[in-house]
Amino acid sequence: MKATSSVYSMCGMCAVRCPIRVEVENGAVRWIEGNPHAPGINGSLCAKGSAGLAFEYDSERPQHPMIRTGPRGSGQWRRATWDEALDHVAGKLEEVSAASGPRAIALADRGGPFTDLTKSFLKALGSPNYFDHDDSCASNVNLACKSVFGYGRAELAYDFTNAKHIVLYGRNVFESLQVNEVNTILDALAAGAKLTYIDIRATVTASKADRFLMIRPGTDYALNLALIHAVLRERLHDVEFARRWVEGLSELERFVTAYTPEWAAQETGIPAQEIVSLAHDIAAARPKVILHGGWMVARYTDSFYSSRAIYLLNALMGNLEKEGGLIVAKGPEEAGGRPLRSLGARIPEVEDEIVDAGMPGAPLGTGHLVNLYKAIRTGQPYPVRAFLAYRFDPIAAFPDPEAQKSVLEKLDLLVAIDVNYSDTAWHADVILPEATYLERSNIIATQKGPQPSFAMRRQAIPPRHDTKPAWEIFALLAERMGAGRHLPYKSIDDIWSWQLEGTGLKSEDFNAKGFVSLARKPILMDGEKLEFKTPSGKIEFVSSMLERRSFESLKPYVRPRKPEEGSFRLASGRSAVHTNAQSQNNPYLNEIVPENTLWLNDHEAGKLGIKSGDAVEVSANGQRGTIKAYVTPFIHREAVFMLHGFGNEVPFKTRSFRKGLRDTRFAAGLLDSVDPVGGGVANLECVVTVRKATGGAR
Ligand SMILES: Nc1nc2c(c(=O)[nH]1)N[C@H]1C(S)=C(S)[C@@H](COP(=O)(O)OP(=O)(O)OC[C@H]3O[C@@H](n4cnc5c(=O)[nH]c(N)nc54)[C@H](O)[C@@H]3O)O[C@H]1N2
Ligand SMILES: Nc1nc2c(c(=O)[nH]1)N[C@H]1C(S)=C(S)[C@@H](COP(=O)(O)OP(=O)(O)OC[C@H]3O[C@@H](n4cnc5c(=O)[nH]c(N)nc54)[C@H](O)[C@@H]3O)O[C@H]1N2
Ligand code: SF4
Ligand SMILES: [Mo]
Repeated sequence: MKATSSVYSMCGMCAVRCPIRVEVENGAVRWIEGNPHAPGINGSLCAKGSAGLAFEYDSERPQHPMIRTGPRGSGQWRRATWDEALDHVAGKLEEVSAASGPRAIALADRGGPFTDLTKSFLKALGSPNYFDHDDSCASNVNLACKSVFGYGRAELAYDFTNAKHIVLYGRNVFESLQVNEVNTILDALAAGAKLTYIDIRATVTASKADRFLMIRPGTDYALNLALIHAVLRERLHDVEFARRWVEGLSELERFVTAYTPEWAAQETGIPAQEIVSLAHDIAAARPKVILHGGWMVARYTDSFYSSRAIYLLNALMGNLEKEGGLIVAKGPEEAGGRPLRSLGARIPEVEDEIVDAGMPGAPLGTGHLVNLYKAIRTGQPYPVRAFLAYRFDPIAAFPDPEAQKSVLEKLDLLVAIDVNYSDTAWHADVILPEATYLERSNIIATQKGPQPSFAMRRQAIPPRHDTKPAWEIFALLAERMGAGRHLPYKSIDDIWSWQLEGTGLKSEDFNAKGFVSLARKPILMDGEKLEFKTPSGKIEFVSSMLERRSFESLKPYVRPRKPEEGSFRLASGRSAVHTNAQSQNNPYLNEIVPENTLWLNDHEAGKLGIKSGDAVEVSANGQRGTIKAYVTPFIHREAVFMLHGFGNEVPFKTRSFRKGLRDTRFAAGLLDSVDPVGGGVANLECVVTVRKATGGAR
């Protein structure tokens, strides 16, 4: 007889973690769909989410713990039991800790809603050295947002559903997607909202926009300064809101005087009247207007300021805590409830400081991975000798893989906890394979937002191989290191009970939908109760956070370097059917997009004698490779573009092995080239030379 059941859980095919319903029949997954109960999802799933089945039943992923037997990266491994592998890792960590203290152990993960586990693990060991991936993702945007409002990027939710005008800077929402965002933006467009899209190339999002502005690479800051100029010149901003909430408006007014739309037209290639007309349009829609803080615009060395200017524009529109604008994300407390209890609640605080605190010349904040690398390389301000990469592949995500490998070579121990043979796993000493998202449960996550909730990822099927969930891996390691009392959990139910203590909820409350909504409708603070988390409690156009560190609040624009003839900025990004560098070997997704191509402007291609489909040679910084050209008028003349994540060098992944070209290797020498204020890596500062290929060399 068939035994069919529905399990409500969370997708794990990318870090968006959409709510899903999994249909299980006799211990096997039969069907995955978006959770029909979840607002903004209504049953939908993206292609990557649907390929979860192919991922689950793929044999080209780690199936048991592995210990390296040859040199790092040689691909020589032996199979180990969990006891052996965990003893090996714990033994090395103990050695490192005995010689240099627990602070010599660092862990980095991808960030997100489950980090209470990894942070508590490190706390249990006594190390302050928790890092995440944000320098390769949203660090600049996040810190820019903080410098204006005191809130980080994710603490300001976009209310797309009610917006009348949405402005996206290189935020390719219909390909670099989140399912609920796609759905809500499409709903808003169907209800008449306008979409302005600004990119160096025409993406799918551009094709859905009312206004597409092709901008010269790296000049969004000029565009934004001119928009601010145009808004203030005609007093199109929300004067009342600014009077009540903004500090430093007159400084901003003086600062933008010279940055006219006519000036910006020269910089950006966007006609002055387009800039003025955009200023009119957003002002007409305010406060129901959203200027997205961006992600990829945050990958030049001045991207902190370009994002910061976007947030200044939002503030001028008076759209904070307004329907159709930017809404402060609420947590359980704002919904009248209690937060989850941290796994680290009773673990003593760590006294040592994180290794990049006070590093000379460091950007804002701490926890920048590039600074961890500096400490590993130099032993300053103190040595870091062991590194655990959990659900994170820095060698693929950060520029210059070879430079990273030489830094990591200095470690006594490199461990990867992954579900794939990532580049970092391939280079590690030990691979601890995690059970897949369908095969494991996670700690409960808090999802802040206008309507906060708690959400659960719940195991749907037993692990198909000799793998374990992260909570168990970390608990077993802590136990072996004499810190078992701090993570004493024997089952996920023990963890859930600990977390839910005091909230009035039980784990069964998640059975029906997979999440528990903590508010019946979006919570909006009324005007006077609005709070900003800056030192002044106001929106800081002149930012105390920046001035305290001697960074400028209003930084003059510097024109980006124009690549020489035949050279281009190398831009990269995503396809709707792949996740960063981790999905290229997925049997289904690989079939749809097996390799990347090089987008090249048609005029430039003509000059170089290149046609679509030709093999072209890309070179930069001592690196060389060939790739097929895609010639198009829809990319700016100064840039070329390729999808990120291809050119895999791990032979175990046979479908994607050496298919396409790896963008990050052309950034040789650029690992330390970060935005000096926001800390984000400056991928787009990589300039490559392109010519028609003559030989077959890769
Ligand atoms: N040149 C260039 N570089 C980029 C980008 C770009 O566009 N161009 N994009 C940047 C951006 S925005 C980001 S976010 C980063 C992304 O890069 P990362 O931060 O490294 O994140 P992911 O690629 O999502 O996943 C990291 C690792 O997690 C593993 N993983 C997936 N699911 C699980 C799981 O359930 N358990 C465990 N233990 N591991 C799992 C994957 O196999 C992968 O090896 O890359 C950045 N780097
Ligand atoms: N399918 C899919 N969806 C994803 C992901 C995935 O891997 N796959 N990853 C998720 C993650 S981790 C993230 S961070 C987001 C990323 O979301 P996005 O930032 O929207 O993603 P990218 O694909 O990197 O797109 C960046 C765009 O910026 C453009 N660009 C480059 N230079 C400039 C410039 O100077 N000015 C402007 N205005 N534009 C420029 C590029 O041409 C590119 O189209 O996507 C998320 N969603
Ligand atoms: S966006 Fe797609 S792959 Fe990512 S979590 Fe949602 S359904 Fe899964
Ligand atoms: Mo990202």
